[in-house]
Amino acid sequence: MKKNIYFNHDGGVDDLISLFLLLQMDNVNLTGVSVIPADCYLEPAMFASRKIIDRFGKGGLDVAESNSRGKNPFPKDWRMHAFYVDALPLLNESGEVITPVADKPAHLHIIETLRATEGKTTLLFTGPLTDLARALDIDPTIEEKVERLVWMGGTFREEGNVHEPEHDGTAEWNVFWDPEAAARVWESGMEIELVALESTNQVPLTLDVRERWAKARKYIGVDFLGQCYAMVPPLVHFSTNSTYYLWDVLTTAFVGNSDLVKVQMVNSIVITEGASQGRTVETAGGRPVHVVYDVDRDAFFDYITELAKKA
Ligand code: AGV
Ligand code: CA
Repeated sequence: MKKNIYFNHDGGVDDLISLFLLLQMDNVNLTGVSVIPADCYLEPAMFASRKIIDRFGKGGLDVAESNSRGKNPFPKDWRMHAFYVDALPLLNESGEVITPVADKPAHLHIIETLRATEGKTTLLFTGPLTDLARALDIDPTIEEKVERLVWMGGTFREEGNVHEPEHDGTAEWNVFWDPEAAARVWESGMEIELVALESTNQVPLTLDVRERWAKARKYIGVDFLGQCYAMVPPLVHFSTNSTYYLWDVLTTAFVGNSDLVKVQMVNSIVITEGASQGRTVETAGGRPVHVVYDVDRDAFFDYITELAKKA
């Protein structure tokens, strides 16, 4: 049985690789894709998404643009990454783009696709939750059509990955961009599975992984991984603000193969105001969420590399 997956992403290198990997999973039926301009610029992220579907998918999908705006913008340097992926020769060989742009904005596309899909759908979000929060405000009954939400977001550690003025550093970026949206989704009844920094910290981009992909670049999909991960800084001596982890790719791999990780239940709230805004905090009376807190690193890299070889 294939699981229905709806994918909303924000055009980072690992978001776009996640799209590519979803298209290789035999156990996934990808029902819809939308792009939110958070950690990307919308135009190149839309083009890159459509070209990835053209090159590596089976057709039948369109891609919806989000018109959502966040509270705390991502750094421009990171948002530029989508331009580099979109420009890869591998994605531009045919000279045309076939996969269409959807006629609805992302939040309405989510509602429409959930309703049109038989049975329930897993929502996979690898950027902020703004489109989902807006969809829930418009039509809370879509919850009935949601199997669960799998989200790359949050951390329950002291140390997040936001290093910005007027902030205390405790938040993860996807929550920080729009903390109210996360709080809105926390109010819903849907099951939430968080791939938090606890586990993504265990899968930094490192030089040995790059070498592995370089050696296997005769496979077009592995070459695509290598080309994409050539654009972002690896972990060498110590982690900086720009060091790249496989945040979203781990989240996507978890959807394809839950054996790679360990999950625990945490009751939590989302802080929406002040210096800790975007922080997720464990609190006795809080909303229950499942948190992925540990990953088998080697099994994860084997899994995604083997998936890429199938392309
Ligand atoms: O916080 C992780 C999220 C993921 O969805 N994004 C990147 C991933 O797509 C934001 C982010 C945090 N640190 C970054 C980020 C960095 N050094 N470069 C680019 N994006
Ligand atoms: Ca992302």
